[in-house]
Amino acid sequence: MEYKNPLGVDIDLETGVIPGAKKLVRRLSDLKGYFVDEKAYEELLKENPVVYEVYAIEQEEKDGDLNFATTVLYPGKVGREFFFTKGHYHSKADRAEIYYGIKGRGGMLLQTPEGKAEWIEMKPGTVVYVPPYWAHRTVNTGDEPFIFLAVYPADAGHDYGSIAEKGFSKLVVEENGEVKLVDNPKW
Ligand code: S6P
Ligand code: ZN
Repeated sequence: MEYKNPLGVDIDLETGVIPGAKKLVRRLSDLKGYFVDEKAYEELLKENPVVYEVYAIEQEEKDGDLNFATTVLYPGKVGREFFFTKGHYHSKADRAEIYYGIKGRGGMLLQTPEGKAEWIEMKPGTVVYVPPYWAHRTVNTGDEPFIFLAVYPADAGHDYGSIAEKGFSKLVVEENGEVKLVDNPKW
């Protein structure tokens, strides 16, 4: 039997960086078609800000193993919609996931394939259980980076397809200085 080596890493709780992790950067240009207000999107695209960064420690896609990753989701809005991650189902749709809030304020938008949506607020210390089959997207509703850890099965994979097409059934927007969930006109 070949055993893998255990590993301990210290997440920088201020920046979200995991030393030695694979870094992925998503700019606004990577999120074309995701925000409802296309005019506001085109306007902000001139600056093309970084929307989020992911620091991932991933294993081979094998049943039973675990990946983990931090996400640093920057504050900002496109029109009334707060900055968010793309959002995905897992390719193996029955794979669950755990999130843990590290810094900043935000929440998770979850959705079943039928479009039933749930919103869970997140702050440092919040643990969110993402059950099998639920799509999940995080949203920064604050004015500083929203940083969290995700732990997920190594064979879960990402299925971005249907979210890229139609989004979630709800949008997370600012209305009179408050965070509101409203129906997505594209759904
Ligand atoms: C992976 C986990 C997170 C996200 C990350 C970026 O299963 O849910 O690490 O990958 O927050 O979001 P997205 O939707 O662009 O993959
Ligand atoms: Zn996931």
